[in-house]
Amino acid sequence: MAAELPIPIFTSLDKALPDLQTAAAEGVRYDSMVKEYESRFGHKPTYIARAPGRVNLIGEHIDYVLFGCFPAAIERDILIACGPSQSASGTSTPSSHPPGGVKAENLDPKYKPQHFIPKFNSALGPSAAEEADAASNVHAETSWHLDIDKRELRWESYVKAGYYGVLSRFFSSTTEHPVPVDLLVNGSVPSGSGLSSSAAMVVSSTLAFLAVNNKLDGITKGQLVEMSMENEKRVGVNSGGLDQAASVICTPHSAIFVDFFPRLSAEPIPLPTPRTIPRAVFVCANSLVVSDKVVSAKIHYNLRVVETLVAARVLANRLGLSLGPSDRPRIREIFSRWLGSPELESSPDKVKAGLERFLPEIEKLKPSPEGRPEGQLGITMKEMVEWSGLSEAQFHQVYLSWVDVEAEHFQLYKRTLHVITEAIRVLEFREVCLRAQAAEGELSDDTLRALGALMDASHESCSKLCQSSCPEVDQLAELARASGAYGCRITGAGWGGCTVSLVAEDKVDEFIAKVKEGYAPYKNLEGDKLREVIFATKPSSGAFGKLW
Ligand code: NG1
Ligand code: MG
Repeated sequence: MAAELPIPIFTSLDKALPDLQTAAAEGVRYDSMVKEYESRFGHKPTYIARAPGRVNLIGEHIDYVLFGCFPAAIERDILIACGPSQSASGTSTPSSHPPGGVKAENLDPKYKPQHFIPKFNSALGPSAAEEADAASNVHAETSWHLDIDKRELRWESYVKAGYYGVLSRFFSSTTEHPVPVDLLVNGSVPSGSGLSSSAAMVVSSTLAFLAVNNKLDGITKGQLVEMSMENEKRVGVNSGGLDQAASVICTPHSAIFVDFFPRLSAEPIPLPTPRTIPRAVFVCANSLVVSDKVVSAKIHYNLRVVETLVAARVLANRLGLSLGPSDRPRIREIFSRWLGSPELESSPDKVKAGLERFLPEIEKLKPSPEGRPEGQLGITMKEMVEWSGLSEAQFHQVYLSWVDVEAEHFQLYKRTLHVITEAIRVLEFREVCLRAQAAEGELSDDTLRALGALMDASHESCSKLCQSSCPEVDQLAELARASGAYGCRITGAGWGGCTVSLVAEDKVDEFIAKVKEGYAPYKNLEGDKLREVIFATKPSSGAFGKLW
């Protein structure tokens, strides 16, 4: 498996950009950002960090149980221009700027300027907090305090999240001070649409604060992914690493197969598009239903995290694998123990064969139908505690004390069936892409049909088993298929957001026209407004920074 992760982050703009046309357009965008920064803060930025959004082609809601996904970076991104704050005379004056104080502005006027100052509490050791983080999957208080309000979706929370990680990792005493920073954000990833504007913000912010504090030397892409994953959890969502990995690691023309077990790894997989024949592209279409993940975490995202964690314990019990009372393994870890041999985990093909053998075991999570309304596969909290084999107090401590979730019935069987079948589909998708690459020139429509069928099956599973879709997104996916897509699926966390469709390149305009005709919220959109909500994407490069 190609290990791209130790590669240091690019500092040269030219190396990272896909082609000359894009480079020219981006050059203009960067220049105008520098001018705007100067007019707002009275000095030039010293660094611009860029991190793209991503489209997940397949592999939904399986990263946090450590199965591999298949995302590509998109061209839309978040730029953060930053530099040390300076006095009117142009010098850095720590006395008039508190250490580490941040003035954060956003080019989009709907996001108001913010000023925040981190507070250091020397009574708490940062290393203890890092350990607590790693152990609990959620963030603990560190010696730095930045006041992120988890109950409300605020744009600057993502800036603070990136900063938090840099502070806790690199500024552990009162003797070294973080510099005061002025920063300006310019984002083109639509928020709440499943294209991961949040991860793009966190990656970009992490990169910006590392750079402005001179801490970037020697940091690798792998470390940036890990820091950004940790940092994003501070906003209150217990996410996996899919978005941050895509935003950091992707390269132009390729998607990546990113895996999280036994450790983070990534393999660029060239897509059978746009350089191969027949050509096809991925088209994103925004349902315009905005999912506010921070607000809905309790009944949606974090609930999925808890359901899959409990499912892993119950499966372990029923497979005869022993667990300590405070262990909280993910489904992948249980699968791996069931598989028994680390050698079998060594190649994606072997993992796929193992998963196919594992699939029937999932039936062990099906509740017996007696005394249950027909079709009810969910279980109550009381049953869940019983199934776990833990006391109520232990169960609460391990599975609920660190997260706020709510449900009448918990769907251990459906979620696990989604996880295992989706993990298999990802590996099949990878296989089809690799076969297509090997057969370049002799490709037939069959490749695209095969990829499309996997995308359709993934959507069905997201909608029925993971239950992460919504009626509008289901309608949009149906419409995409009827408008000529090879396949279509929801992308990202869901409960709104975007679909991604695989469409023949010469049919894209016709496809978009048909979807516009059929999807009521698009009816009155034209020109740029329409291009905002439905657009073909090229796989773009991952995060990088430019020294100014
Ligand atoms: P988005 O679509 O960015 O909210 C979320 C998680 C991912 C992954 C997907 C579902 C975050 C930052 N990201 O993505 O880790 O679990 O949902 O596949 O919460
Ligand atoms: Mg997000």
